[in-house]
Amino acid sequence: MEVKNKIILALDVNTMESAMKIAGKVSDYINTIKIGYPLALAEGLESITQIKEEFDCNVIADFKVADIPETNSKIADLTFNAGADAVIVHGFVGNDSVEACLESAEDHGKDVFLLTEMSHPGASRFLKGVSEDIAAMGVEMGIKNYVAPATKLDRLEKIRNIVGNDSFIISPGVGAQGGDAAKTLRFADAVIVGRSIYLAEDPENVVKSIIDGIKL
Ligand code: O7E
Repeated sequence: MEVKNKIILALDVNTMESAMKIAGKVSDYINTIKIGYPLALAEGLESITQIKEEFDCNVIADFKVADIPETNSKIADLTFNAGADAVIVHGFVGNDSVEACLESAEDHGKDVFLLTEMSHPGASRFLKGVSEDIAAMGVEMGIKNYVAPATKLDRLEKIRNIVGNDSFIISPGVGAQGGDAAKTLRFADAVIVGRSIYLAEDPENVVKSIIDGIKL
């Protein structure tokens, strides 16, 4: 996926009106938007279709899919049919559940991002212990797109070493969760930024300063 300026906007707002407004303010600098449960549950899968139509951008559906294979297939099919370019899938559920999403992605000509370890402190209790194994499973399955945390650079580096330099890693946790974009991009291909942009008085200015910080 070609991510302009290496920044993915996490559009975790509750209304289409504010989603459109914020995306409009940064659309000169950002071509990839992550839509997750807040917007999709509030406004429906239509939110994916509408954002894609309005901004002609990449849409990553962050549904952290984590069910049995048969249910994962249905979730992935619905997500891709709504227009998403990629869906984010949890790895801890195992290879058969992930495979179901990969098959759906292949049928639709779309992508899967495999979530390895998460950025919040609580993820250390369970996910940290299995995240390297999840990344290794992804490599065995031929997956090329991963999610790994910007808040734990040592973990991000470990996961980069496992998935290799030809894989694409997107990394959440920059800004509000304390991660730094430039440091994260030493190991990741793009950063995911939500609150620091969509809660800002001037979202465009925040995006510009992240871009400047990356270039330093
Ligand atoms: O902290 P923010 O506001 O900049 O938003 C971060 C976004 O990344 C938000 O949508 C959150 O749900 C998501 N995220 C994490 O913060 N940590 C993770 O470990 C994983 C994700 C995520 O996006 O998962 C799939 C990529």
